[in-house]
Amino acid sequence: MKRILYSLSLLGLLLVLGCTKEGEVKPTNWNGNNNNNFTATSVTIKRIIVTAFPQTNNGSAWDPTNLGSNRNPDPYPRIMMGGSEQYRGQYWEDATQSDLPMRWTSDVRISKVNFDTRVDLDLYDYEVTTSDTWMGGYYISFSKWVGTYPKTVTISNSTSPYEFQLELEWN
Ligand SMILES: [Ca+2]
Ligand SMILES: [Ca+2]
Repeated sequence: MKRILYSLSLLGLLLVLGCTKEGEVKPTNWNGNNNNNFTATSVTIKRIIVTAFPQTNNGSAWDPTNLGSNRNPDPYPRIMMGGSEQYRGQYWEDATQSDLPMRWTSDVRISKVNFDTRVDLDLYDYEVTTSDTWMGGYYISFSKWVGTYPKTVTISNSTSPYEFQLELEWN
């Protein structure tokens, strides 16, 4: 009888353990794809979000020649890869800190062969009479996210006043 009870409780324990494993919490970066066998063949940047930019250009107005409120920058993100432009967003006229976060939708697709390639993610200030002003940006490559396949990544550095977020779709 004792042996049966012991066997039953052991069975119960195994069932509980089994159930616990079934109910394992998905990682926060779960996007429906990253099971153990998943290997991405491409990544699509679905959204570019600017979460921080400096309101002045080292203390001066971004658009010093413009009158009134338009002295603020008119930012847009640009993505370059291998020397060619992949994406250029519509400029956001006269942006202030209260406009943050600023979002742009994108359909930039980078295939697996380019996961190691350097991608330039930059913010520019649109200008009417001169060529646009480069504000700041980052070099990124997607190889560091292979395996974890995060749905959202934050691009930041303590030495930079710029911060981006990218919403990614791995396929
Ligand atoms: Ca402006
Ligand atoms: Ca401008």
